[in-house]
Amino acid sequence: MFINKQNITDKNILCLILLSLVRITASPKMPEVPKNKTIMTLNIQKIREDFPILQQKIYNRPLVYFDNAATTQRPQQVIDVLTQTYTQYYGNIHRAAHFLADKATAAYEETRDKVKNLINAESREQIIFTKGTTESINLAAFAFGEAFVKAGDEIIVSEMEHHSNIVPWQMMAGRKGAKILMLPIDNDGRLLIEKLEELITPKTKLIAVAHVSNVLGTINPIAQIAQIAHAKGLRIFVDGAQAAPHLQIDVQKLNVDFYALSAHKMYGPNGVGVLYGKKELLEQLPPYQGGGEMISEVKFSGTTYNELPYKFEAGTPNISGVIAFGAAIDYLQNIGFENLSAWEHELLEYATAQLLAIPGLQIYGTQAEKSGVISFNVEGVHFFDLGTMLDKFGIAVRTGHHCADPLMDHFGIQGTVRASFAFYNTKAEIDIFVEALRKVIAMF
Ligand code: 7TS
Repeated sequence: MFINKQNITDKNILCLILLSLVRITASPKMPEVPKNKTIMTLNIQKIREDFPILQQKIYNRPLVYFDNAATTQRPQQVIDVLTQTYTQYYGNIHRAAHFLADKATAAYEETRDKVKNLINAESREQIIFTKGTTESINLAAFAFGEAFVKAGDEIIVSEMEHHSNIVPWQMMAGRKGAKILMLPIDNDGRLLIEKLEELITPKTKLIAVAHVSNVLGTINPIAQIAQIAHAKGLRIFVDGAQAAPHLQIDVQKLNVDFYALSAHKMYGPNGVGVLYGKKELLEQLPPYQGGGEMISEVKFSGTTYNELPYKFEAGTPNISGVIAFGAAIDYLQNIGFENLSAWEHELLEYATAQLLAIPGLQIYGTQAEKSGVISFNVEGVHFFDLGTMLDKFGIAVRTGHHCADPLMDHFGIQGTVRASFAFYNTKAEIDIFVEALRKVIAMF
């Protein structure tokens, strides 16, 4: 039996209310961070103790993990909740009126409230759980295309997008006979917002843009782009995969139509993501996938769909992952976004200054509004060789095109080395990284 808005009984309501009053046994120990204090009070060494994976040695050297834009590591508090879910209150959600399923349902739905509060959504119905940003974009592109896009229409996508925010729109455009137009960047990695006015025509339906670039680190002026889009009657889709781990997101202030994020880049489990959408917009969209939970009633003569957000959550989701994502949100909020982003900015400036002192090193993405990502190349040394050799020093960076081929084409390169920071990184790690990099360059 389903427990959802469509076929809820008084008994189930009572049960849910009672369960929501029972605190989940998980009461993870949170890092000791004084509230409303500046970054100076963050005890990074203490925070690092929460991350078991950071304690290990790689090739007999302390691990320096600078691949946080690909995926972050998890604190023990998140791992504990994952374990507790499986050992204490695991059951399939929104169905079966038994204790474990009800408790799992309450914990799963509690994370929906936490996400709603985290990004300041108007209501919990606007928070759709997916398996990641990629699935969130595919959902939005498919459903938006079905509802609003016809032959000859246009979608604007920025040049700095991750493939995840290009390909689903291309696939939809292909199905609908629509066109994709590119919003270009300059050589500093700034979006040429002023070109938007030229690009937008009466046929334009939507602008798809990243909040933060995974290669350049550029923080895009989303509120301004949303204003331009809305003034022209179009929608804006924001890929927040690289923003949500670092910035306090307020979807109402940004006034975006869609916002997507991934839990695994936010110190939470992998296989969990979120799609936020404006309610009146989500209500107009058809489901993306069919199956259990997304229906109201199924007959061979036809099916009616469930209410938001369940209309978009077909099948059994990543129950334990969503529940543990709640612990990651608690962890982040306890540190405070102002504190963590200030520290990450300090790391960015410290590393940038040291890297720029290396002869022949070029950084891609030199905007002032930038998150803790540094992509670079060194003259005469292939990025892949640099990354491989840095690994031997216990340093994890990413090399390659970073799933941003159009951006690589803009700079006329095949790829870069990318170091990306999290709040648990230290200046001492940057020193190790820069010293190792200098050694590797000297070897070549
Ligand atoms: N959008 C952006 C801006 C991203 O950086 C990524 C992943 C995605 C979408 C896709 O997220 P997913 O969680 O669905 O995979 N970026 C990276 C990266 O930069 N290195 O590895 C993955």
